[in-house]
Order: sequence, then C-alpha cells, then structure tokens
Amino acid sequence: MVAFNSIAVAATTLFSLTLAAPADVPPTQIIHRIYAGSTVENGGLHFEPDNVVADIGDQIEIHFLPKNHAVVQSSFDEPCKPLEGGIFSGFNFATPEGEADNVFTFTVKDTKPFWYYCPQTNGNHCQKGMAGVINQDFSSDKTLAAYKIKANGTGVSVQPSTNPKDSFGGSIVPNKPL
Ligand SMILES: *[C@@H]1O[C@H](CO)[C@@H](O)[C@H](O)[C@H]1NC(C)=O
Ligand SMILES: [Cu+2]
Repeated sequence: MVAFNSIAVAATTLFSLTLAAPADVPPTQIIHRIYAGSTVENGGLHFEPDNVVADIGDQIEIHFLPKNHAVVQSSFDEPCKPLEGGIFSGFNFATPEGEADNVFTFTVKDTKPFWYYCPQTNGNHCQKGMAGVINQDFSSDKTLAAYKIKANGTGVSVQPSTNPKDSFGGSIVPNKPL
C-alpha cells in the first residue's frame, strides 16, 4: 500500500511538471535595461529607451529614476489602461534621486508588440508621453508615435489594482550596479 501511494504521488508530480513546461520560456541571458524617467527627455516623463527589440526569453529590467513611476502593460488600442493579464510593477520604486534600490524584471514571452505606460496620475505621465513598446511591428501603422498621440487623448490613466503596491507578471529584485 505504501509503495503504491508513493508511485501515485511521483506520477502526479511528473504530470504537473510536464503540463507546466510549455509556459516556461528558456532564458537567453540577455537583459534589456529600460529607465523609467529621464534626466534629459520630456521633463523626465520618458522611458529610455522607449522602443526596444527583444527576443523570446530575454529579460526586461526596468530601472526607476525620480520621482514615483510604475510600469503597466496596455493594448495599442487603449493606452493608459491595463491589459487584462498584463504586467504591473506596482508603485514600489519612489526615489528622490538616483535609481531606486529595486528593479522590476520580466521575461519576453513572445515577439508580439508589448505596449506599456506609466500609470502615475499626479502629472498625467501616460498622457504626456511616458509610454513605450517592446517589439513594435515596424511594417504596421501601429507605431509608438501613434500610441503616444492616442495616449494624450485619454482622460485619466486607469490603475491595474486598488492596491497601488500590487505587482504582477514579473519580479521585484535588488538593483545590482553594472
Ligand atoms: C497632451 O500632451 C501635451 C504635450 O506634451 C501636454 O501639454 C498635455 O498636457 C497633454 N494632455 C494631457 C491630458 O496631459
Ligand atoms: Cu511616471
């Protein structure tokens, strides 16, 4: 009886591991650093670089500059509004100067355009152009410039969660100096 139970447990474990496998993307060890905020561009309301090309399995690492930015995924058609099932860093990176102590990191899961914005409403960051893209389709008219124009026309940014410190779709990890 004991032996039979052990086999059943082992079989279940193996089965669930097999099921989980397709969702995992093999890491490439490539990291793309994106700075939320800027010391030079657009009064600081800028992601730098805001147009990144990445492969499946690459890591995106968001480094936060002053003052209190966050990152949320949206669709192209509805800027400044969270995409269902998308990523959110949470407002966990306020810093008076320099980079925040932690970064937000997530894995590129496919090569479809990934649109994102800063949901800070104090100063209308998304409407003022704090928005970006990973893997824009350069043959499409869905450009970053068009996304920013559309963003400018939205009223107030939508928050992904009632708890501003929630975060999902990625990890908060210590900011290691280069
Ligand atoms: C739209 O963009 C302009 C130029 O950056 C800015 O002055 C204006 O405040 C923006 N609109 C909103 C609602 O923030
Ligand atoms: Cu911001």
